[in-house]
Formats: sequence, C-alpha cells, structure tokens
Amino acid sequence: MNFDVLTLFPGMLEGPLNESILKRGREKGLLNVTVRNIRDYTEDKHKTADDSPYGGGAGMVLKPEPIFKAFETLKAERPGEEFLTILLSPQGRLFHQRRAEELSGEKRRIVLLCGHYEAVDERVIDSLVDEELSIGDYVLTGGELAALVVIDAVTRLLPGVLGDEESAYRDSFGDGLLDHPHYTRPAEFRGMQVPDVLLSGNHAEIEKWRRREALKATLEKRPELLETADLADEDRKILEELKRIG
Ligand code: 4FV
Repeated sequence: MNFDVLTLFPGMLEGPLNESILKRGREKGLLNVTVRNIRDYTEDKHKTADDSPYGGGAGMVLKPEPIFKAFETLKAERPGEEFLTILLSPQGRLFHQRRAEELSGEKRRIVLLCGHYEAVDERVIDSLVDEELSIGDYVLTGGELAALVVIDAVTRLLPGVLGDEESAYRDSFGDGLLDHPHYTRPAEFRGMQVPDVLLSGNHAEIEKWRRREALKATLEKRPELLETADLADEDRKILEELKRIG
C-alpha cells in the first residue's frame, strides 16, 4: 500500500508513522508512506504557499501553483503508475469502515492532500482531486490528522500488518454493528464479575452472547447503524426481544 502525503507540516505525521503498527507495517514493506512538503514546490524566495482569498474575507487559501508542481513531480517520478488523489476536507464524504476496507484493496498510489488555513484553491480540487473525504463534522487546523486517520484505518486492514494478538477478525463496524464488551483477567475485580458465559469455554454460547451484546450496544448507542448492518433472521428476533424488554 503506497500513500503520498502532501502537507505544509510534515512534522505532524512523523510521530504516528514511526510508532507501533504503522511503523511495523512500513518495516515489513506492507506500507509505504512518502511525506512531501508543499512549500518545497514554491518558487519565490519567501516560499509562499498561501494567499488572501479573492472576494475578501478572513483566512488564507492554499495557492494552486505549488500543489500542481508537487503533483507533476510525483507523477514524473513514477511514470506509468496510477494515482488516486484524496483531499481531506470537511466538504468531503464521511470516512467510514467500509471505505477503509475498499481503500485497503486499492492498487493505485493514494495521494493524501492535506488542506490548511481556510481552504485549498478550488482549481486544485477541479483538476487534481478524485475524492474528498471528511473524518467528521468539525473543523481541524489542517488535514494532517485526518490523513493519519485514513492511513491508520486502512493499514490495519492490510494482510500481515496486524499480529494475531491484534487481529481485525471481528472489528467494530466489521459487519456494521458496534462491538460487544470485552473482559480480561482478573475474573473478579473490586466486586465486578466477568460474565459467567465467558468463563464457560462454551464457544457457541460465547459467540451467541457476543452477538446479542453487539446488537444491544448498537440498538442503544447507534440504532441508525441497524439499517445498514448485515443482520440474520436470528439477529432480528433478538432485536425485537431487546426492544420488547426495553
Ligand atoms: C477536515 C475534516 C478538516 C478544514 C480547514 C483543514 C480542515 C483546514 N479534514 N476531515 N473534518 N480540515 O477539518 O478532514 O484547511
């Protein structure tokens, strides 16, 4: 999986890319992330990458020239390679697990363009951007954290990145539901017991309990997810019962 990140603040990505699972993914050669500073593609002595908005108003806008130059350099360095260009912005489609799964199968290089200041010049979006993605309905200081969210959510789905102890075998949202509760030792802590079924060793009963708890959590916290979740008839029966007992 290849990500090329274009940003004015490369330092914001260093930490997460050099820790834990992302670091290991890069060491295993399963993940390749290049981080380029848009300012390196400016041509004036002040390395100007932003300017005031036409039509007035507060804030600054990222200039088109350095971003176009960065793109053309990237493409020239990788002749024949295909690119999928994503702008991280609040105007984008909401990023979710299904999109992470789709991107984890992506063969093209993924360019993540990180906005900053008020916005990016619209001509960049019209000419270079294939997709706008938002990580949520709030405003960040820049797209860097959003780019890291996308890299993290996609990378952990790549075969071989997660070790057994971290497997994504049954992720939250994996089947569109929230996750069931998890417990570990000690079986009793300050009077709080681990549910007996989890100590029973009866895997069929444990799976039933986990499914019921996942349905209950989703019904209580994110009922709208039930509209798109992959539900079996048995699940619908449990949901009816849960609604009845309230
Ligand atoms: C954002 C989001 C986000 C907007 C102005 C960067 C900022 C500044 N990106 N999901 N929410 N971006 O707030 O992706 O340019």
